[in-house]
Amino acid sequence: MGDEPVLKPGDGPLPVFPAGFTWGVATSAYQIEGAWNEDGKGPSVWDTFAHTPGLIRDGATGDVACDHYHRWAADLDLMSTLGINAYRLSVSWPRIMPAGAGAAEPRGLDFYDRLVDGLLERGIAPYLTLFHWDLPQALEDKGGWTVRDTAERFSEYAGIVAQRLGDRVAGWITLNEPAVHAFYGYALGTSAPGRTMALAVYPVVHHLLLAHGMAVRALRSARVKGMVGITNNLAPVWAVDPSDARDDAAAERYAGLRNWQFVDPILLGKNPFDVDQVYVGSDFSVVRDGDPAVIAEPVDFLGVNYYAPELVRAPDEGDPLGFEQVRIDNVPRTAFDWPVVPEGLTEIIKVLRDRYPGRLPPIYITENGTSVDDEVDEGHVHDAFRIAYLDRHLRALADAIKAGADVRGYFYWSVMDNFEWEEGFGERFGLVYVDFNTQARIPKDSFDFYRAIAMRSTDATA
Ligand code: GCO
Repeated sequence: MGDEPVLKPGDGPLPVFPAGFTWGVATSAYQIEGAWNEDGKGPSVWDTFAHTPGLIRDGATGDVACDHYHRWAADLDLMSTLGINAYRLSVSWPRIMPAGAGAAEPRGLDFYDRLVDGLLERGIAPYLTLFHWDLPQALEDKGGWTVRDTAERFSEYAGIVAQRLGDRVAGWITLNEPAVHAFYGYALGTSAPGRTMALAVYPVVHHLLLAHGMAVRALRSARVKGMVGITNNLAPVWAVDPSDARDDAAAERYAGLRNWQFVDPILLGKNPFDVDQVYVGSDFSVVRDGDPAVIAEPVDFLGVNYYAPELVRAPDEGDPLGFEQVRIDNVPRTAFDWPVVPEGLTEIIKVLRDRYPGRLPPIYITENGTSVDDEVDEGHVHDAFRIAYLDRHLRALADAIKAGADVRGYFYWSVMDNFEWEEGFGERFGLVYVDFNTQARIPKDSFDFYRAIAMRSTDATA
């Protein structure tokens, strides 16, 4: 940490949340399961990416991760002491469809069936993300998200999982953060599958959106009992100088790409900007008549992952991207060097309300959390920073609800330390410390803090 301001909790007792509020925690398959090639599971693009030397910090992989595939029952027992009433997990597509198509792998379906029943037995509602970036490598080998067939295969996969689990899942999230997968996985290449399409990436954007809409239809056809939605990482985007038209245009351009590209087509049935002007060099012939209507298939909720606002200014003349990201100074920072601005959570919820009047479904905060350089001290982890982070962000969320926003749940990221993508195991987000040498789990002080909140609010619903 440098000389930035110290993060402190808010004053006085935390506000009480509405009766029936959903309190959860979130994870994803590749980040916690391990068993990367067990019980018939096929490789994902993240297995391939992590096995490529030099791409992951310390040469780490998700081959074992938190070994949750084998330790899931004990992990659910630990979660049941947290007082939560919901758990957001993701299903590993290549565990269900090892080759991305064809017959489902029964051992994969059985794993999630046991997991869902285990949650229900412990009074925890399952929320399932169908795609948290672990695309079957077999589909990437055939073009991945650059081809329409992958969207078709995703719809097929969604239907198979829905048939098996649709009677017990409370909420379905089709895609997690498609913008991150499209832009970092296919445009820039810094995450899996590591393609560098740059602005020619529009077919990936379109096919991810199409996959979402097709999956919504597949889930509805399977008559799933739960709600259906999508999760995006959304943030307020500030202009360095709002009075400078060029900075303001840069902020709007960046917000369109990182926020609205994967919300406007779903809630408004149209793109946030003229894609021909932005995705220069893309093949726009991938868009077929009828696709916008599929993409705009109604959803029951909007999942919002919030971590921090963003600051941009106009780029140098002629820069094709149209924006330059700028560091936000004079705020506390996480161990990941992310700025901490709790009020940004209130702001992005208000921005959503103003952008989609009459079209905004209920909101669930499907991720919010912080990395801390946690250390074990005589069997305890005193993570005061994470407690202050949680305290301040929950106060900011309460402010949005008080202002009239329809927010129905909050999922802390993450229940346990896990594989943080390119950072390997270098960034600890969990309420539970994981010793990756022994797989021991140690609830941190923040675990007790979050439990007191969840238990109080759950009691409020009693
Ligand atoms: C994301 C992903 C999570 C991350 C978490 C911390 O939002 O990037 O959904 O998988 O691990 O956000 O970076």
